[in-house]
Amino acid sequence: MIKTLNLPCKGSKFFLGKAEGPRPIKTKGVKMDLSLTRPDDWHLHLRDGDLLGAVVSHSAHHFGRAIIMPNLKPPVMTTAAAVAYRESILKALPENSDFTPLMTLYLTDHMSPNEIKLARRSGVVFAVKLYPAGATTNSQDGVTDLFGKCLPVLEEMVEQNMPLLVHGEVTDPEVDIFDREKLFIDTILRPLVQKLPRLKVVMEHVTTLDAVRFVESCIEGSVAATVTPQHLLLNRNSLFQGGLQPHNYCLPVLKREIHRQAIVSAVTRGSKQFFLGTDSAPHERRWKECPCGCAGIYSSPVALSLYAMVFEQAGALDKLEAFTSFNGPDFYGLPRNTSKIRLSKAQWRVPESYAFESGEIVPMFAGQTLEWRPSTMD
Ligand code: OTD
Ligand code: ZN
Ligand code: ZN
Repeated sequence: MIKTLNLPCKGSKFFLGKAEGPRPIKTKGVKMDLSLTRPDDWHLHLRDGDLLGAVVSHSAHHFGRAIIMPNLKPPVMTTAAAVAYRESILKALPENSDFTPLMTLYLTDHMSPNEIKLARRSGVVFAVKLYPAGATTNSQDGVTDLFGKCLPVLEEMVEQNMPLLVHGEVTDPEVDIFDREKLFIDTILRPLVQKLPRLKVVMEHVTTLDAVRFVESCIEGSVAATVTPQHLLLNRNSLFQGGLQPHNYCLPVLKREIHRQAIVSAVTRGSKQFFLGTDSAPHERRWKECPCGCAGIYSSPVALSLYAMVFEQAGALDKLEAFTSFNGPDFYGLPRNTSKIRLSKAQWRVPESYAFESGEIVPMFAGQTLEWRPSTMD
């Protein structure tokens, strides 16, 4: 849960002048600034059309690159579709932005192994996404039988060194929603890693102690995980605090406090297998605040501030930069960014909403005051 922030004091770990970690800059009138290698977002939903135009600049301001999720309507199932989607993202970017979208393909029962060859040759597709059919927003065309239908594709992914990004939940409606991640690990993910030990796997948006333990039990460099701001800061009470809170509803759903603590502990002790993936998933306000509200939390504008808050509260600001900027590219085999961004210890108020042509989007922590403000360093 969110605690009152304490300013780092002279005795804190951060001031010990460790070789690794963000460099503090002293600025007049501001308590403290951090200089960070520009972060990347290894799990992002940018949507298309109006909504893409409304959200892309929030990611482009803070992040160098992002892994772009393919769950559009219809999904991005071919390299040709990924190339076209990439073009529309580049067109929607603010002028002079050098934000790089890293595209993904949506795995189905019918994908051919040749699509993986095309994807690798394109130079713009960096991963394939596994959505168990029905697990989350726009996943109805996803996989129904991974081992029965997708093995040839997975084997080609091993050949092409193409990572598999996994939404790790079983979809059986009989299974309690809070147990779906653990059951997925036991019945699908562990067997998959045993069957194809050379397949690179990212377990996306981990939410449980079980997931943390599973990832850490695997070989570094072959299995990793992304971590969202909401699963670091909120537990399942946040869904019901003072009434139903639709803007805290996402999938996988928030879990118990012990799970949140396990995830915080994994990232703040500096494990290289965990890296930043916001899972920022914008929906118009009217589709969140209605009788059957959509799952998804819009976090792009606030994510860096929130991650900094988590690491600060844990006394682990010296581990922040590896999580935001090193572990992801190292796992994907991509160069680290060379430019920097500044995180200033300065209060700012999160807007209540962002308006665009067709409606408005409510960000995570709308209307609240945050303590770390990101800005580009020129
Ligand atoms: N979870 N919403 C969405 C995707 C994610 O599972 C996810 O990655 C979305 O709206 O696309 C959500 O709650
Ligand atoms: Zn997912
Ligand atoms: Zn997602």
